[in-house]
Parts: sequence; C-alpha cells; structure tokens
Amino acid sequence: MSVKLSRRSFLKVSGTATAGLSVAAAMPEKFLSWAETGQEELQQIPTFCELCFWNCGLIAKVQNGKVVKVDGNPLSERGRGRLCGRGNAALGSLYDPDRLKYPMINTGKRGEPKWKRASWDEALGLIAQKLQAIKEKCGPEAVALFSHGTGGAFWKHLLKAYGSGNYTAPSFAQCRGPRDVGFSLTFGDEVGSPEYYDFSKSRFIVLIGSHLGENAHNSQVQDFVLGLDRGAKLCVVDPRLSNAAAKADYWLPIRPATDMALLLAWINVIVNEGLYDADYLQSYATGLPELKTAVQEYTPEWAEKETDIPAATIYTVARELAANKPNVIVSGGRFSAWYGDDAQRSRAIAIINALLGTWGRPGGIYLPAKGSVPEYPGIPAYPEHRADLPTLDAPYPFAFSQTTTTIREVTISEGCATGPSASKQTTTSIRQATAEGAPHQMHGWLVYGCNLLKTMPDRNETIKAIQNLDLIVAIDILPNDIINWADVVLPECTYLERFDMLSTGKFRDSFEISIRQPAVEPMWESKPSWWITKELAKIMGLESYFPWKDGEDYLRTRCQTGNLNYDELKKKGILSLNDKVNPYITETNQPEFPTPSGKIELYSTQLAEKGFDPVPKYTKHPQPPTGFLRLLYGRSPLHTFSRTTNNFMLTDLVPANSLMINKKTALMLGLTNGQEVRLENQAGFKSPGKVKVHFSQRLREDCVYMAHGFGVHSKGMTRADNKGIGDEEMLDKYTIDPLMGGTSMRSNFVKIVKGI
Ligand code: MGD
Ligand code: SF4
Repeated sequence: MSVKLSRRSFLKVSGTATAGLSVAAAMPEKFLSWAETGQEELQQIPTFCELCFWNCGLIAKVQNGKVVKVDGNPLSERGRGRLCGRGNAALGSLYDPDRLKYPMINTGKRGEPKWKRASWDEALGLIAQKLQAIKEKCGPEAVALFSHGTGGAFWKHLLKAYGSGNYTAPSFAQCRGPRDVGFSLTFGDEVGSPEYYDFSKSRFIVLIGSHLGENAHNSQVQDFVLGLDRGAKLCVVDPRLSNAAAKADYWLPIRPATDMALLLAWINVIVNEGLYDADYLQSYATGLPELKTAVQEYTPEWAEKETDIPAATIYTVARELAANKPNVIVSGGRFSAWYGDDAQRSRAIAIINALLGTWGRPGGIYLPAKGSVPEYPGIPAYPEHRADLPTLDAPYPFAFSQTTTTIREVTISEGCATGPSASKQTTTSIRQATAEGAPHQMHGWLVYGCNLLKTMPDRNETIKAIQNLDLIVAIDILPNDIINWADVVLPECTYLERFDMLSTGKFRDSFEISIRQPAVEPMWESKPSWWITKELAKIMGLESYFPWKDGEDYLRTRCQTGNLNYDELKKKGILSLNDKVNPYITETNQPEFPTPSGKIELYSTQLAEKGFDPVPKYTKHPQPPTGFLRLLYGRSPLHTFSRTTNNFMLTDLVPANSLMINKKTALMLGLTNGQEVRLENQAGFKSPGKVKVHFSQRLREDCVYMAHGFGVHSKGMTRADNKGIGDEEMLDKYTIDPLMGGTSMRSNFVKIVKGI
C-alpha cells in the first residue's frame, strides 16, 4: 500500500506546523515608549524558552512586576522572532497555581508521601547529611544524577565536585542516543541539536518516523516549510498519515518495526544501479564494496513482503532521491529509541546520506559554525573518582554516556563496591563493572527536571529501584509523578524567574549564545539551580567549586573570559558570532570525519572489532499477536512530554490525549467514535486512566496511536492528573540496543478494554 499525493502548498495547509507561531512585534528598542501611550512602562527582558529543548530566544514583556506576554526574539536563530504554540504558553507555566512553592520533606512512605514544609536550610541540611553518609558507606559513585534541562548543568557540576561521574539523561537512551551513535559510527560526528539539516535548500526530503510539524521544533519547521515551498519533494515513511505525510509526494505507510528493511532495500537499489555520488565516495568514504556485498539479499521485492510497501515504489523513491543528490536529506527525526536495533537503523539512514553525498552539501547536512564559551576560570580539579574506570554501561561499547536504565538496574542490585554483598550482583553490566572495580549499586538519586516514572520503560522497575535508595531528591517546578516518590523536594523557579546556564547552538551561518535571565522575581520560595547547588555545596564543604557570587556573576565572568560582550548579550538576549567557515564542502573547505579511518565508514571496522554487524542487517521484530494492536505514539504539537500537560493555556486546547484507531478496526471491535476505553497490555496490566477513541482513515489497521506525555498520576497536578493514558504505562516489554544501551519504546502491544 502506498499513496502518491498531488503537489501542495505546505505553508497554506500545514495547520500544526505553523499553529501558534507568533511573529515578534519588533526588537525592544523599536517599540514606542509606554509613557507615550499613557500606560505604565512595559519592560522587555530577553531570555530563552524551556518548554522544549529547542531553547528559542524570547522577549518577556513585563508590567507591574508581572509577565504579561512573551514574543519571539528576532535575533534568535532557533526561532527567528517566532514562538511555537507551547512557547507562547509561557504564562501558563509561570503562573501555574499548582507549582511547587516551598522545599518539602516526606515524613511518610515513598509513594504515599506526608509532606512537611521545610526551610531551605533544613532541606539542604538533610540532603547534605545523607549524601555524606552515602559517601562514607559506599563512596561518592553511589550517587547518580538524572537530569534534563538547562539548569541540570549546575547539578552535574555539584555531582562531579562531590566525586561521582554517574550522571545520565533520558534524552540519550530513551530518545536521540541511537541516532547520534549511528551517525557517529558512520561520519564520526552527530547531526547535532539543533540538527544541521539544510531543509530550506533541499530538493528531496525523506522523513522516516518523524512527524516534523507536529513535533514542533521552531526554526526547523520553518526551514522545512521553506524547503517545500521552494519545491522540495517530500517522502514520509510513517504508519500514520501525519500532517507532514498529508502534504507529501509519497506517503509510505510502512508496517511498524520494518523500517530497516526499507532502508536496506534503498541501499540495495542505490549501490546496484550505481546511483551514488561516486566522486564523493572516492574522496571521503571507505567500505563501498563490502556494503554492496552485504546488501545483495535486501531487494525491493524482498522488502515489499516485510514492509507492505510495493517494490515499484521503493525503486521509484530511491531513484528520485538519487536524481536529486546531493541536495537531499534522509532524516530519522530525533526520537529514535524504537525497537532495540535503533543505532543500526540510524546507521542505515546515515549510510544512505553518505551514498548520496549529503554531508557538507547545500540542501543536505551542513557543516556547522564552530564556537564555544570558556568555563568559569579557577575552578579546582574535580576529586578523583572512578568515572574513568569502565562506565556502568561498559557492556554497550558505543554508549556515549551512562544510561538511565542501567543506573536503575544498578540501584536494584544488592551491595556496593565496598560492601559485603558485591558478589550478589546480577546483570552483565554490573558483573563487568564489579570485576573491574567500578562503582555499582546506587544509594542516592538526584532527579533534576525528569519525570522518571513516565520517562523510562517499566514503571514498576523504577519504583523498585526508588524503594532501594537511601535518598532521592527531586528538583522540579511542578508536583509531577516523580515528586510523590521523593524524600526531599526542592522547588526550582521557572525559566522566566532565573539566571541559568548559557545555551549555545551551532548553526549554518552562525554560532549563537543565548542568555537566560529573570524577567520577574522567583515566586513563593522557589530558587534557581545556581543558588540551590551553591548553597548545598557550602554545607558540604565544596564551596571552592562555586566561586561565583551569583548567577549573573557566573555568566558575566565566563563571557569576559572568552572576550564576549556580556552587556550586549544581556541587552539583546543573543550573541551571534559569524566568523565561521563555509557550511559546504569546497576545494579549500574540506570536511573532517573523525572515525578510525578518517573517512565515512560504510563498513564499520569499529563494529566488526566489537563483534557487531559492520553493515546493518535486518532483524524481524515481533508483530502484534491476535487480538492486539501495536501501540504507537508521538508528540502533540501543543505539549512536550509531561512538562506541559498541566499548563492551563495548553490544557484549554489539548486537555488529554485520544486514541487514534483505523475506522475499520474500530468497527470490527464494536467501538463507537468518541467512546472512552482503557488499554490492556500483554502482561494483563490495565491502564488506570481512560482515553476517547478517535476513528480515522489515517492510520494502518494493525496499530493505534496516541500523543505522549499524558496519563500523569499526581493529585497536585490538578489539570493533568489522570487525564488520558501514558504510552509508557503500557510498556512492559522492551529490549536494549546492544550497541549503546538505548531502550526499545515501541515494542508493546495493547488491546482495547470497553465497558468501564
Ligand atoms: P517530562 O516527562 O516532560 O520529560 O523525559 P523527561 O525529561 O523526564 O518531565 C520533565 C520534568 O521536568 C517534569 O516533571 C517537569 O515539571 C519538570 N520541569 C519542567 N521545567 C523545569 C525547570 O525549569 N526546572 C526543573 N527543575 N524541572 C522542570 C523526556 C524523555 O522521555 C525524552 S527527551 C524522550 S524523547 C523520550 N520520550 C518518550 C516517549 O515519547 N515515550 C515514552 N514511553 N518514553 C519516553 N521517554 C523519553
Ligand atoms: Fe519553546 Fe516552542 Fe521554541 Fe520549544 S520550539 S523552545 S517550546 S518556542
């Protein structure tokens, strides 16, 4: 089954791509003074958004000590004067009455908390005392940090000063890690974040499992729309007719979990028909003959049976793609932790890009501007810790960082490096780590900006690990699910109330530095992370690692050390450094590929040496058993994970998720459109929440689809609590990517439970 759609003007039709985008009125200095309008003066404070990790520059409009509006900062390359629908809902985050207001200590059980309001001194004193006890008992490596978001950098610094190298982020193993590893194994480098995709100049774009537009990353959506408007062809590979797919030249409604078959068949056509960029490969790549041999079995005719995509379409798209080389992009999006062989799937995507010579070419993957900001000077060296021993994730040799799931696994294990029961540890990673003297069981978790119950697969395992801890601290702005499991809760102030770490980005035409600064004072007793970590460090005798007077002194000093104009940054919100190299390959501008061979590796010797497939191979993944449907999910354009599902400006628009189901399947199951149902997974677990079914012709018959981030279970979240179902609640079976430890997040099947 495949559909060829007529041409379209994406700009006109793409509701979600542009929904909520607001054009900034102007730069601050171009405004009329408010005195002239007879109203109280409106202050304009440039800062940047934290409602997702694109970090668009924004200008907060402040009157009478309140933020009354936000607009995009035209100087920000991430947004170019626009904010997406979520970014525009900043006030819903800042003025959320459910926000965490005071430090709190749990005097009840984990999961059934009895909260005692505490002073900052008391809360930090308790944390310091417990961290000290863990250090004495098991060493500092027994404390791990889970972190997601800008302020997490201060926590990482504190953790390293304390002596532990065990920090992790769900954005690696549960999100874009497989993609980054797959590209790095091939090109020696990642595609970056923001990605170095030159969409606006592309002539052919393939989105494979990426619903760009619904997944609203501001400037990237703008570039994508621009590229289409300039005539780029679009092929979308997705079991669902996403909004992007609805505007595509080719929609390939692939059978879920078979994307690798399609990619290998495309490689097969490109190499067998000699459609690759021969000069480019001659100059920059190695391993073409081995690749050619390895993909011979993966013909389009074979792939048709796996994927449901006609062989003729596979040939057509491969040939058209090649006809437009090198101005093409094959993008696997960002969230790539799907089926457990994801780094290899990402490598297949990288190989197609390589064959077509897209890296360093206009309309392909540009060579980004370079730049950095020096660290704060004079910080003492971190104490020696065992992070330079094999990491906990040593069994996954291509893991860039430790993974959330291994930290969880190690927390459930018994004993600690110096404890008596070290030998009882069970998992491979722990065995290996133990044998080599590395740290293992965790006794303390610091959780910054991660709603771990909704982030990692298998909630029960997360709870089991938490129950094993001596200390769990949550640093958050909202009483999300994780808060109910914490011993101590520290209320961070929101991004509109604080100085924070600098955000830097490498773009096609500039290296950009953005500042976050407070538009208003922190509400209640919430505090910024630079302050919380500095105070905690003081109590723990680590103050020499935090020599800055305050958050602003930290930023100013770093800028001054790098000869950057801090005052200009503060006034404009953005410093854009344009002394860059050409983004495209020329005779004098040659790319570097930091792989072992110094070339693009179509055949990977690194993988071969470690016993993995040097060229990606196809693995058949299980398909839904009778009576079950595959659970697919993606982003709502108006929400970011569970970060925004309590935001009153967004819940007014999208209060809960719904369950998209093919109409034919729905009728066979005797459902009515809009009916409320629960889901049940293969282990017999029934979702606590309900969703409304939404009949659609836009989805294959063998799956259902929902937006991620809903199904929060926390009474304090008055708008999000028990609204909809979280896909992660249904996720009990998952496999781990043997290359890098990523977890498969789309490997579950559900059935629909009526009559509730
Ligand atoms: P959220 O669920 O949004 O995402 O994983 P998480 O980062 O854990 O939780 C974010 C938490 O940060 C919330 O509790 C929020 O209140 C808090 N927060 C918001 N702003 C601030 C702030 O300024 N300071 C502090 N201290 N806290 C703040 C995301 C991760 O999840 C990612 S990146 C991906 S791509 C994966 N997506 C995903 C999926 O789609 N499905 C499933 N099943 N699992 C997934 N896991 C991954
Ligand atoms: Fe904020 Fe939207 Fe930009 Fe993300 S894309 S940073 S939510 S404005």
